[in-house]
Order: sequence, then C-alpha cells, then structure tokens
Amino acid sequence: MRIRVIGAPIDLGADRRGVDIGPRAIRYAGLTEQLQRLGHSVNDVGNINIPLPENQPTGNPRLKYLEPITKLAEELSGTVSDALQDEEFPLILGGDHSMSLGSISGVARVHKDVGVIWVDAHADFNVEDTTPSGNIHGMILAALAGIGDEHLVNVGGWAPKVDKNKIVIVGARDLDEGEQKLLREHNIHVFTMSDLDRRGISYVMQEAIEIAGANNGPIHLSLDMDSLDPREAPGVGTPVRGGLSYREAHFAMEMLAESQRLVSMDVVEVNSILDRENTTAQLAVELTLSALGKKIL
Ligand code: DIR
Ligand code: MN
Ligand code: MN
Ligand code: MN
Repeated sequence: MRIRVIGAPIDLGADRRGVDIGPRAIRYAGLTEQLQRLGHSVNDVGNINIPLPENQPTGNPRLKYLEPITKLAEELSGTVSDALQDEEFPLILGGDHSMSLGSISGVARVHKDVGVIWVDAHADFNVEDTTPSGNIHGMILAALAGIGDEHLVNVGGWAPKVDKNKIVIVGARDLDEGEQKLLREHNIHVFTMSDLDRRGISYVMQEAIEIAGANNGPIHLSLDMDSLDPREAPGVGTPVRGGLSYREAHFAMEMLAESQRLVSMDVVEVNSILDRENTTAQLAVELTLSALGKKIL
C-alpha cells in the first residue's frame, strides 16, 4: 500500500502543551522505516503549519481557539482528500484530537459513507454547554456528527461529516455528565471499558467493525493514545487509569487490519513533554504497524 504521512502538530485544542512535538516524536521512533519493512511505500509530506497559541486570541472561553482550529481543519481537510484522490492512504499524526475535525472531514469528502471507530478514554462528545474545560479536542466527535457549534459543524461547508449510526467509541472510561446525556440522546454506540471487561476485545471490535463499516463501507480509525492504560502510554495530556492493555490495543489494531476496511487513520495526543523516553511515541508506531498489517506470524 502507498501511505501518505501527514503531520498535524495542532495543540490549540487542549490545555497541556507538548502534543505539538507528537508528529516528530512518532517519526523519530522509526515510523517510515518500519512501514517500509512491512512492504508499504511511504510518502511523508511533512507537517502542516500551526500558529503558536501565544500569538492567537483565546476567544470564547467555552470554545477556546475556535477560529484558528476551524481554519486549520479546512486546510488539513484539503490535504487529506488530496491524498485519497492520489490513491494514497492518509496517516495523520497529531497533535491533539482537534486535528481530527480536519482529517475526518477530508476523508468524508471522498468517502461519503465513511464510518468512524474512535478509540479513546474519552468520547470527545461535548458541546459549548456541556464542556467542563472549553477545550475543543473534547468536542470533535460531536461536531463531526453534526452536533455543536456551527463553525465546527460546518467545516468545509457541509454537515454532518459522519452518519451518527456509523460512529463507534471504544475504550471510554471518563465521560462528562452533559456529554453522557448527549451520547444517550443521539444513540451513539459506546463500548466502555466495562463492556470490554464483560465481552472481551475480540467481541467488541467485531461489533465495532460491523457498525462502523455497515454495508461493506469504508472505516476511518481515530486512535487517541490515552485509550491505553497510562502504564503503557504515560505521554498523554489526560491520562485515565483502567485503560486498554498492551495486547488489547494491539489485537484491536490487528482485527482492523484483518477487516481490510480501513481507508485512513489518525494517531493523536502523543505528548512528548509528559512522555518517558519516547515510550508513547514508540507504542504509537507499533500500533500503527499492527493496524496496517503487521502480524506476529
Ligand atoms: C474532557 C476531557 N472530557 C473535556 N477530554 C479529553 O475537556 O472535554 N481529553 N478529550 O483527552
Ligand atoms: Mn480524544
Ligand atoms: Mn483529547
Ligand atoms: Mn482522550
């Protein structure tokens, strides 16, 4: 497969600085070489330009950095749909999760029926009225489903980007009160850590692939590294105990590769300032390899 690596070092969507180093840290952990060893060809187009938060007005404290985030999403969306039009698989490196507004909008422009598997400790399903932080990375999945602030929702000039019946969240364990209400109201498929305990990763991922990829449709994977247990992935902005184990995460990725339905993938929230000797970036590379076909035997 031909893979186009796109760095999106956006750190305007979250409070903890350090995710802007994520794409470099992931590259430094050997992404390209290892993808090539797996038989892929890699076209790394570098990073998109991100303005410094210091030079940006915060704006509405309940929707911090709304303007630059929306602008960057428009740009990244174009970069990602270009990759797909050139028949390359977009692999987008974050940055905080607000970058997925751009990446998934770009995918949805080309694959109108795309489903999304959102692997995350959080649901990122807040809106202006429910957010406890004002951080836009916690609102992105709702925006992609057409829910929330109109500027976020209407990136690219159309909405929704993803049919909410084809959204599946896996690994959730930290949901805000208003966010829970919204998830229920819109019948979003959420597999919490309790569901994982009860049914196991194999069952949960099989269901997730069936739901997101209904009618043999394409699937986008958005992997937030905080979905993993912080023992495995210490370098994230909002670690939450009780996450995916090392093998659960790998097996989830292996099942996605086996499904042959992935058309694009994000890896987000690697925070190098909080990381331990690039462990989290290395794990991000390993999991990406599993999602793109690496098998044990
Ligand atoms: C919290 C934390 N739900 C918020 N969110 C995220 O601020 O909306 N952390 N996404 O990664
Ligand atoms: Mn997230
Ligand atoms: Mn986040
Ligand atoms: Mn998260």
